[in-house]
Amino acid sequence: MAAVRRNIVTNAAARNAFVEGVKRLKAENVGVTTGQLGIPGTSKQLSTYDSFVVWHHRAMSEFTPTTQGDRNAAHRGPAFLPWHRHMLIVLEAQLQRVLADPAFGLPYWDWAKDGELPKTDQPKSALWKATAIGGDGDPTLGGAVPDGPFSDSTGWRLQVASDSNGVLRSVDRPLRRGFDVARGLPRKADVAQALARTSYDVSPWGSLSAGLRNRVEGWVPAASAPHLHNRVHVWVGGDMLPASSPNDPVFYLNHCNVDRIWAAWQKQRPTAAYRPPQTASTDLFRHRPDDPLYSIFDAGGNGPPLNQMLDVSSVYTYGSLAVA
Ligand code: CU1
Ligand code: CU1
Repeated sequence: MAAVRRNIVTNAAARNAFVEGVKRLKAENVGVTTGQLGIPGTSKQLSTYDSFVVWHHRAMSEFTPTTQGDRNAAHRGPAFLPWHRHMLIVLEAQLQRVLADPAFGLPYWDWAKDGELPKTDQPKSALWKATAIGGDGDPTLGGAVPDGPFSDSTGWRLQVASDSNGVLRSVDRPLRRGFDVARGLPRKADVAQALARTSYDVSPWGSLSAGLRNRVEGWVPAASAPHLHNRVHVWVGGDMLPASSPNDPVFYLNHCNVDRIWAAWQKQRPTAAYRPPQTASTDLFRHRPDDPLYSIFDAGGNGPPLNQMLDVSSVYTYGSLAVA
């Protein structure tokens, strides 16, 4: 039976299960050390949760093709939505396992709803309460999150993180946030503009493309201003900024909503095809339908084919597709 993904703000059971599940994955030794993975710094055991951070960082470092510096295996290209859909499905399965609940559905954060609030009220959303997922970082603590289930006092500590040069290093420190209150979250009208795109993606298949994917990812309309998905990363700030952003469980709540927007678009436009087609240039490897999604958990870095992510109705559904 397909899992149902629900709103984390209005569904306390889904929220509590999510928090409990990620804490169990964080406490579970995956059996690999950072040293074995060639990650610089003091070698330490990685948790199952941390292995997803490594996966995301590596996907972001894998340029497709290697001769350019824009599109990578999971971002700034058509695979952005299917790759993160796959990542969420893999995490959701791990959460179902440690929660012993095969019906568990990853919750989403409907950030465009909070985006309708005055900017100074947005950090007061119920999501950020200590009884939910904790709030903003404390500048007097170097940006560390002081309350909630991922504060230092609960034992939630980062084991791998990007340094200022983007290199993934072994670390041992608290989770950091730094809300960009002045910028504000994306609004429903922004989501509606993305949904109005008739094409999934278009040439040049990067961060300059028009089309649904790049609107949702947030490099357009103007690359200088982050929109939708990118803006949410920037708004939360701290550890949500670099390639190691899955360190903050908010990463998954954001991406679940990003995926929900794609699902809503797919439902509105059932005849709109994924683009590019398989006949596109091999420069678009990992972004064409039959290409394998990049995965560190599969031999050769080759996960399931991208096209397996285009209809996932047997895996999960959303309690609501009201996104805009
Ligand atoms: Cu990502
Ligand atoms: Cu992201």
